[in-house]
Amino acid sequence: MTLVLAGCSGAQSTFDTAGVEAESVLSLFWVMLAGSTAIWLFVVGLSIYATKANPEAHSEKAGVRLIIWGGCVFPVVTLSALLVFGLGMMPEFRRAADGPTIAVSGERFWWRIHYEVEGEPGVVRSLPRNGVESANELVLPVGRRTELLLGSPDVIHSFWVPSIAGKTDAIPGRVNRLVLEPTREGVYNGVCAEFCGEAHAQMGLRVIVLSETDYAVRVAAEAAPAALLDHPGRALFSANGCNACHTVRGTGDDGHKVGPDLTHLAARRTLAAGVLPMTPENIGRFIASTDHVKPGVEMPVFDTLSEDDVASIADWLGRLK
Ligand code: HEC
Ligand SMILES: [Cu+2]
Repeated sequence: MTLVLAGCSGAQSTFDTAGVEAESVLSLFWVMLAGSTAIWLFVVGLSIYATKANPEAHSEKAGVRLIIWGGCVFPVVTLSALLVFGLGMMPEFRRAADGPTIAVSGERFWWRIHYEVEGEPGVVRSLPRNGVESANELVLPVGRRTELLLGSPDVIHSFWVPSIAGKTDAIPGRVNRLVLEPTREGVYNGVCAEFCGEAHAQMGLRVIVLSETDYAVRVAAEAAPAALLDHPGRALFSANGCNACHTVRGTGDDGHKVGPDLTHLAARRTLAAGVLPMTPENIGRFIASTDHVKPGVEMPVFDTLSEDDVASIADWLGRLK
């Protein structure tokens, strides 16, 4: 029991809530649990009664009464009460956003994030690609209702940060909306909750809830071009074709790319959607053996690069805060 309950707290738990919607989901869970426990106890009680009751003949009337009350009235009343309780929570989720709008795209197998996207709320038909691009780490202001626009270029993913809100699918060809209202500052973990391919289980997301001021500072930092452009690793990065898939803003080679934006890679806590802690050594490990570090990854292995070249690129990327 202790071991089981130990799994109920922490940065990725529906029981350790840090968001308005997650709190509603949790109270819904407790009420549903109470309702189902009542039904279960009733049925177990009846079974025990059936084994203990005298095996004499019961009247047909008593049998019909049992079916009407126990088989119809009791479940209809209990389930209707639970339904009304559940539906009553819905308006709360529909309240309009009063915070920023952020576009989140589920990619194989990582999360593309755009802050400060433009486009009238309500008329967005495809996921905006404007604003400030980042990946795998989502910053949110505490106490504000932030609207996420969720989509995907190819397969279905599901965006889930258990401590903050319920799941919402990211579906190709449409934009789903999810409003997050975090109630506590902190770092929370999210996952992809819909099987999307080989590395699906390694498609983690960090959600960092900050005060409104710190949020603005962090987004402004994300918007800035890369520092430290004068580094041998930068030339190797372009010479080896990394820039075919990755953008490092400020190197003059921007544009839409298939891989994560690396402009401020080192400011993130983890590498490759939560697979490794962010250190220059781990960046080097990832470049030289992508498919070992993250089997199924959509980035080619660069095992033809010399150890020095990998170290130099990793050193450069590791300084891009
Ligand atoms: C064919 C496209 C492609 C090329 C070329 C490519 N990458 Fe990637 N890269 C990706 C994709 C896709 C990901 C996302 C992998 C994931 O997390 O599932 C990625 C992830 C990364 C990450 C982790 C990013 C993060 O947010 O944690 C780093 C670092 C990286 N690549 C560096 C490089 C370097 C250095 C090179 C050149 C030696 C390179 N990549 C070449 C597609 C590419
Ligand atoms: Cu996924």
